[in-house]
Amino acid sequence: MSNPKTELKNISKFLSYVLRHCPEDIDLDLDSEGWACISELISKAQPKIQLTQSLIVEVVSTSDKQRFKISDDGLKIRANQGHSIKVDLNLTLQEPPAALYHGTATRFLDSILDKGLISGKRHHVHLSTDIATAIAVGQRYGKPTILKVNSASMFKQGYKFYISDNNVWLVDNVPPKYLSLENKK
Ligand code: HQG
Repeated sequence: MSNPKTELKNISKFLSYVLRHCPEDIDLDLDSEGWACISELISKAQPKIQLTQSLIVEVVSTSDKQRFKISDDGLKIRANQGHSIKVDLNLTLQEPPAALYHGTATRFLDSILDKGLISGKRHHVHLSTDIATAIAVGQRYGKPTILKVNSASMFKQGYKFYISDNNVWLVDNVPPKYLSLENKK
């Protein structure tokens, strides 16, 4: 039997998968803004994973990174960011702090310093205001390296920055000239 913490983590991973990447896997309808009806989600997930309204609420409220949001009427849920499918999150343009950070694996560094940061399958490149978050993100793929992004200069040049509901900074791409290695100061 799984313990409650593992169960919540499994549910969180499942929600990330269907709400960010593959709703069709359970034939779930997302609207243009990425919202799914919670009752439909529960019934369509049934063959794969047992969900209840209260388990979903618990996952949303305990998510370390506030990955999901429940609508004000309590009927719908969506992921705050990280999608690979097309959704309109109504992100608002914002002036970023002077510097932002991106954690990556050391083995990606040559390619990144050559091509810049690219969004890949996701909609945007993900950046954080603090180095600790960047380290945590980077070490998912191996030995982490931290890149400092000269966001002030990018903003002056007209690059559009957005902030998600869970405080992840998002930008389309970061050319190499705005990047420096944080750990080689
Ligand atoms: C790398 C997680 C080679 C990039 C995290 C990253 C975050 C390049 C990987 C969120 C490259 C993409 C996003 C280039 C970028 N050449 N590699 N030119 N440009 N990369 O997972 O930023 O738990 O799609 O450095 O915590 O790592 O899902 O993006 O290593 O917040 O909520 O390509 O996902 O949040 O990987 O992570 P990802 P990410 P969740």
